Amino acid sequence: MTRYIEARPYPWPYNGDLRPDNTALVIIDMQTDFCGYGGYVDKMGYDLSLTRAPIEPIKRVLGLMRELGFTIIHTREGHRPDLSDLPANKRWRSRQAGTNGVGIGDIGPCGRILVRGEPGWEIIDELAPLPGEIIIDKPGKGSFCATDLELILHTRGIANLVLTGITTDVCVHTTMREANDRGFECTLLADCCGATDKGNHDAALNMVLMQGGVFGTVSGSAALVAALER
Ligand code: C5J
Repeated sequence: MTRYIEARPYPWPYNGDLRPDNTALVIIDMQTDFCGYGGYVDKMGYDLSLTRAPIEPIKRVLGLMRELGFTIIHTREGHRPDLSDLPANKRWRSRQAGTNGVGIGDIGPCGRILVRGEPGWEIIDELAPLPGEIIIDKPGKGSFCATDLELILHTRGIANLVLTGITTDVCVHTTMREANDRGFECTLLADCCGATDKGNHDAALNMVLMQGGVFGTVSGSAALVAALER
């Protein structure tokens, strides 16, 4: 039996082979530092409603995919407390970002910014992982760089990735590109992602659509739910 989700520029996945045992939901960096009050993105002065917008749509998709037995993967961007995995240029740039010189590794209202174990680094309560769900801790923007994600996906026989989370143009897009180059079939759920800038969110979606779906497809939570409930 084939099963497709309505998506652009083609029904996803390309081969109609969509099953709970070959498809994973990936929820990227839904951490207080990116979408919580007092977190890093909030302190940089961005409109928090943009990175909070995907919370409810992700909740719906997560609830259904959990119920149906799909693999659920959460990621967290963050660094070791001794900052030995924080490149100097990443730290320097973060300190330029309208935060009065306070950047990654420094103390903010939610603890040390993007440091593992700190309150701001935690996944928000609304989307907290359940025991047994996979959590990938990553020091970079992409979820494959310096992590065991690829090994886990191959070990589980995962071919298809449903990508959600924040931010669309940075960590979600980097992960989609990394996954695509490794042969994974990806769809990005537009309403389950958000960026610090609406124009960048829209542009990131548009980039996926080029060349017949150069990185995969763009879909949405309603289309995914409709396909899985069929
Ligand atoms: C950023 C992310 N934007 N999770 N991180 O620095 O997209």
